[in-house]
Amino acid sequence: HVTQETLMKMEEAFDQLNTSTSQSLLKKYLNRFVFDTLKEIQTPLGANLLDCIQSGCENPDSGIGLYASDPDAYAVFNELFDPLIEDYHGFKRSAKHPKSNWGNPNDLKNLDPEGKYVVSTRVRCGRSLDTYPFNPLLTEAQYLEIEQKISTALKSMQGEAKGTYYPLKLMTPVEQQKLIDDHFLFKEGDRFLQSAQACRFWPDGRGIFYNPKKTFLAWINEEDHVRLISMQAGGDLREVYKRLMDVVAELDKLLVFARSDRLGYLTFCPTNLGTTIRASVHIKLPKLSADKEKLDKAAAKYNLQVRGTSGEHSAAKDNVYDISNKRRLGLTEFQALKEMSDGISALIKMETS
Ligand code: ADP
Ligand code: CIR
Repeated sequence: HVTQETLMKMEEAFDQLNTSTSQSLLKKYLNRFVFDTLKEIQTPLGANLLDCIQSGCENPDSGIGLYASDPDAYAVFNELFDPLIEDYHGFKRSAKHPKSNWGNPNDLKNLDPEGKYVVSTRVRCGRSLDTYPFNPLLTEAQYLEIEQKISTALKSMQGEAKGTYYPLKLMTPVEQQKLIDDHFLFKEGDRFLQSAQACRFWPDGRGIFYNPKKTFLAWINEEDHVRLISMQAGGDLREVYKRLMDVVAELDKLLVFARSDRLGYLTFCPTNLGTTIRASVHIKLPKLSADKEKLDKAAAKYNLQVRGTSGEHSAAKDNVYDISNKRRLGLTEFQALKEMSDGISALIKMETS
């Protein structure tokens, strides 16, 4: 059961959230009733509510503030997760995520054939190995096992995805920073992940795999067990998407990923459930972004999310914004791509008209 000491810490965290001016979805949905209903419950692996809400309580500037300690947390703490998931993805309590359908990449187009607006295009997805919990419950040995299993599968990739695995702890700080600056590697010391208990044993078990052209990359044991990334300069979404689709098909033959009938592929953060796909462009829209509020409003109209140049929680540099699909759950992979593609085309049209 949940110990008295943990209950006290949980109350303190809840208090911290309540006395803050946080705009997070956690604050919106974790009221006293929900808190009291869930505070003494544990997942079968022994995780409690504090493991899920800690990051949002300690970081009032969170957008979301909630993480799943392990795959079972989504069901065990559903009174909190369900409304938050519905708010973010528009996915109802009674809804069921559709079967995977990547569609035909040839039905997508180059978003900016003249190369006037789109600097680069990236599509990523996340996967968790079935039978392992998420960050807060992973032991050091499990981190190393996951790293071993996933890097071995990646090293067997052929063709364009053929590449090398670089463990984080063998990288020099300069090499690491260069990869971060070039948008290839996850950042170091993310405080949202740190308070979510996602950075224990760092840098052990963490690393990056990539091909020589750095058009296919994989992050091991950062926020999720693995993030698969396809990216390149310019706006050829079709090429970027096809590359990711081919890699996922290969990995599906080698590894078993955690998937729920209702929520699709399972991830540490509830914003990534379902398809887990974030398809983004780095884009310059000087006229539209002169008024950031106008840009955000236009993006929201097309279910798009605006981030800064260095990703989540960063600012825009040289007027370059990261714009991507917001929803990942309750639609197919292809629909997520189409939503992003249609929205970006509409924003470009607004910019030029
Ligand atoms: P994630 O996409 O994995 O949720 P972030 O928002 O932190 O996480 O982004 C990770 C990195 O990917 C950041 O360096 C970000 O600038 C980079 N990135 C995202 N979209 C693009 C893009 N279209 N082109 C180049 N880099 C991108
Ligand atoms: C926040 O709430 O702002 C952070 N915990 C990040 C949430 C969404 N980000 C993500 O999916 N990576």
